[in-house]
Amino acid sequence: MRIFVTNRLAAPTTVHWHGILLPSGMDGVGGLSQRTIRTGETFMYEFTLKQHGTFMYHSHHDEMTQMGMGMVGLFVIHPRGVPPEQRPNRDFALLLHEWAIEAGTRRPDPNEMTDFNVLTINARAFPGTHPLVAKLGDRVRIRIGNLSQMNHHPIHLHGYYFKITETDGGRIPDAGQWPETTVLVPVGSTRTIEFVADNPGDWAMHCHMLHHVMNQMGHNFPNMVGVDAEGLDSQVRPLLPDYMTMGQNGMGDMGEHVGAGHMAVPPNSIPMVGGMGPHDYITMGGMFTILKVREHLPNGYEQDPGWYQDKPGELASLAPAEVLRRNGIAADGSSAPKPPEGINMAPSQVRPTRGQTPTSTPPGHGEHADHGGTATRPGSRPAPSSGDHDH
Ligand SMILES: [Cu+2]
Repeated sequence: MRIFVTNRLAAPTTVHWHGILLPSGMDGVGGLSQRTIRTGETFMYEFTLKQHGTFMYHSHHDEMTQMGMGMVGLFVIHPRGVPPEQRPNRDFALLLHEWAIEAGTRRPDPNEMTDFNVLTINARAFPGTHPLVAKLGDRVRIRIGNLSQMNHHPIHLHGYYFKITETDGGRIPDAGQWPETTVLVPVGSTRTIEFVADNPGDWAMHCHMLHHVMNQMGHNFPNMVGVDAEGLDSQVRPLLPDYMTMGQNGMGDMGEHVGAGHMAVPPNSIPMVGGMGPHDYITMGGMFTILKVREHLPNGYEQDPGWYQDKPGELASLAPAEVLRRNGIAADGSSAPKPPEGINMAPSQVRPTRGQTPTSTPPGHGEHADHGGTATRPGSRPAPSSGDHDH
């Protein structure tokens, strides 16, 4: 291979061929293996490929700045002479990266060490990621490389188990491949997974580090989960007209608020979470994509086949009243086990212990707050009928 590299940066650079076996002087480490390529110069790298697999390339001069701003790529080498029946039908290559991009700006901040706010697969954050499309029965290979600044990414695939077949060190012998559902891709390495797409559907594939599926967010605000903020908004609004208390019930609504225009976001920023799915809002963004396995692909692999049509009886849904009744479950959930007294309850909900007087007694006080609906009296839990349970 002969590769010409022209430096159009304002700074010197080099290119390192990560995992490729080559002569020392072609390895691209600035200062160590070569002198750096100065602005405007064109260098030539030349070496013979003696291996196959999934590798990477990246700048190896001022690594923190240049890799942190995206001077990274995948380098895939296919073996010669593999019989067609041993080749995968689908062969995907994903490169993971993380960025610190101040809201409203367009330039990643390479100085950031911990708080990355844009997490990408092939430089795109969900819902901008492209789905991985496969046909039922396809042999699927997914190559995943990680050249993030600081983080490893445990990539989890739903609906399947797979085997880790390769690293950037080479093919793992069959006896050494164990089944997995999550593959940890350490920073500075590649992992290749393989499986047969025998389970049709829309399957989430995402980093399991939960802040890596959030897109843009700050982490420096107080924990609002469980806070009773009633009345706060009306008191703050005279001072801050757009004020809205958020997070009392978690962050799941954040993306929807932004999508619906209730909450302004700075230009050139992406909402904190997700995108619209076929059934509801998907509260994951960032390092998230979807494996779409279909029986038929009338428009081929390159076109998004849309959302999966679940087969009858294969979609989680509201439990029918009749089935609840037969299983002895109250329709309003009152037959569900209760948490121990005082745990995870607002102070107003906690029953006073003997000898204490309650400071206030809210309506429906006790174990059974009446929300004006179908609540049954405490103790009226339907008795389970015998021998007629749905399992
Ligand atoms: Cu991650």
